[in-house]
Amino acid sequence: MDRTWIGKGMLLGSMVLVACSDSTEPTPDIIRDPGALNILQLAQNAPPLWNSQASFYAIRGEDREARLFFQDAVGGQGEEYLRLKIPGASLLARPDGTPFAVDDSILITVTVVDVQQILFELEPSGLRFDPAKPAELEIEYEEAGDDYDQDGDVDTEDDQIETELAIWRQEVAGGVFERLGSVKFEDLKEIDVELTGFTRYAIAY
Ligand SMILES: [Ca+2]
Ligand SMILES: [Ca+2]
Repeated sequence: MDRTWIGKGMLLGSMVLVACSDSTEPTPDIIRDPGALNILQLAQNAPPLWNSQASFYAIRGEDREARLFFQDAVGGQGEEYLRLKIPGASLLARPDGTPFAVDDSILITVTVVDVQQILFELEPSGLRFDPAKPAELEIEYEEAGDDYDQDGDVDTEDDQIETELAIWRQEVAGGVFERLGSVKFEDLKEIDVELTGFTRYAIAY
C-alpha cells in the first residue's frame, strides 16, 4: 500500500495531510466509481503541453526521473506538470516477478491520458517498488486555475474543492478509483504520493 509520508522540509507549515490508506481494509469513502469522482480539469486558458509522454530507463542502483511540462509563451519548455522519481534502491521486481540486480534496467513510460484532465498512465503495470524506498510522483495543479468546478466563478465551492483534492489510483480503465495517502502543498499547487507500483493516477475530488 502507498503510505502517507513527510517531505519538502521547509514547507511543512503548508502541508495538508489528505488521506491515510495504510489500513488493510479501505473504507468506502476512499473507493469511488468513475461517475462519482471528478477528475480535475486543466483551465481553458492553460498552456498547451510541451510533452504528453516521457520514457526513460530506470536502473537499479541509480536515481532516475521523468518530467512532463507545459509550453512557455514561445512554445518552449515551460512550467513543470509532473515528475516521477525512481530512487536507485526502489526497483524491486519486474512484472513477471523477477527481482532486479544492481545495474538491471527497465523502460518506464508516463503518458497523459487526456490533455484536458489531470490523469496519467504509468507503465509497465505489475512493476514493483520497495515499500521502504518507493517511487515518488509529484503532480502540479496550478494550471487547473482557481475555478476548480469550472462553473464560471471562483467562490467558496472552489475553496472547498481544493481542500478535498487528492491523488486517486485507477487499476483498470473504467474501473473504480481508490484515494491514496497523498500530501498536498496548497502554496505550490502540488500533490505528492509514494508509489509501490504503476497504473493510472489522477488528481480528483
Ligand atoms: Ca467555480
Ligand atoms: Ca460556483
